[in-house]
Amino acid sequence: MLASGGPIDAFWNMYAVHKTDEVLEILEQYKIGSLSPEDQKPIDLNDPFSKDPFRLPVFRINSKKPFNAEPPIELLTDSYITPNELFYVRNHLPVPEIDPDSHRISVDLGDSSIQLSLEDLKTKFKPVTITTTIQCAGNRRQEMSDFKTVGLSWGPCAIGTARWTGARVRDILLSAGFDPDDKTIKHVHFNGFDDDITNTSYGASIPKQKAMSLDGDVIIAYKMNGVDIPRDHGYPVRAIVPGYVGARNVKWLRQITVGSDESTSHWQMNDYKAFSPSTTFETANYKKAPSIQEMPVISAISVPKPGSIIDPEDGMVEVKGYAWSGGGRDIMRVDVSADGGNTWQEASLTKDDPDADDSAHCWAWTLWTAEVPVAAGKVEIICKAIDSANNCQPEWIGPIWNLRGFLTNAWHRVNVTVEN
Ligand code: MTE
Ligand code: MO
Repeated sequence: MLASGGPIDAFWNMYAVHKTDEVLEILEQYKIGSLSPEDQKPIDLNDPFSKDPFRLPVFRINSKKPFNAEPPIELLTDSYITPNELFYVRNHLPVPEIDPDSHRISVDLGDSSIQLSLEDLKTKFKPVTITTTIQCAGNRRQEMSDFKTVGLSWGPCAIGTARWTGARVRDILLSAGFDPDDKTIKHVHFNGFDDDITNTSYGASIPKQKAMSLDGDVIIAYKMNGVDIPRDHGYPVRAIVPGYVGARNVKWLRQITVGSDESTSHWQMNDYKAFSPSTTFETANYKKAPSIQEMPVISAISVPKPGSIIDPEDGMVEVKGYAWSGGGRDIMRVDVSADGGNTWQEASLTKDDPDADDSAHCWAWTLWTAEVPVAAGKVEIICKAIDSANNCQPEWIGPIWNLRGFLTNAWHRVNVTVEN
């Protein structure tokens, strides 16, 4: 039903076991017909978003133009690797159209500069595959909005996990003649191809140590889960900065530069910064506030859905979800409670295959399931995770609330009704 009205590919990828001749034959009887070209939507050439790609109708859309959407929670944790078609989309601007043959990535170091074609990127540098979770700083913001108003109302699904293949930024910078010991250089900047009306493109920067670290795994990716990166996710190339906030993973990459300071991009300077709960729009000092880079520990419940009515088996309910921490920190434990935190069940954890990629770090999420005893009536299910540095999640939103609604990582709570 989730696929009706649109292409079914994402579902075949996720539930590949059902992609059989027998199922295709069953589906044939439900085919209404084929869409005639006249019935396809005409393109409005004055609309800067008219060339945006097609998206599955299952997305929960937070903004149409620019497109911001998350997959439904009941699908999010069905597979360890998020199918490309179901990966949340966070665009600040229209999706640019890039010709992969003529596209060049310019590496500008001040006194020297090189231009790389897609072919150069694929052939001149050792390809590596890095599995990482990317999460928007605004993931779960809705809970902060419910508490006090803030930006785009993301639920808990502005997060996804993919295997990205590309070239290490370290190798690219060194081949361009970058001196890693140059003490005046502190930041590596990425600029995108997506422009606003003033011709300012999306940009961000990360610390030099992260970009140059042998095992920082910062790459310029040209493949997402083994195929060309879809347009929404940065076709043909994007920066991947594992363990960092989504915003630094610059899509549609056109330039890499270095500098003594952070990027002057709006999204580095005046966005993606968190403040104390008492800071107001009038008192927020963007110059002083540090940029969000590494992400904190988070977890969320994907099953059961909020508001569901549950018929428990032997008084037990199965709870599922994800947990993740930034900076390459692994998830050590996830605890789940259905009695307000009096008793906790330890979840069993599903992690990535350690040999699946070229990284020594844990950049990707942990999926988990727990069997939790429940009483009949209205029940609140809670989860919380602990990462490999023993960081834990705050109990509630109050002390971490900030006017921008970033980094919502309080204990996740889902309210359900349990039948007798
Ligand atoms: N890169 C460019 N060029 N333009 C953008 O709008 N959005 C950023 C980041 N990179 C963005 C970008 C933000 S805020 C996030 S959370 C991630 O991309 C989202 O990546 P996704 O759309 O592939 O999930
Ligand atoms: Mo984001």
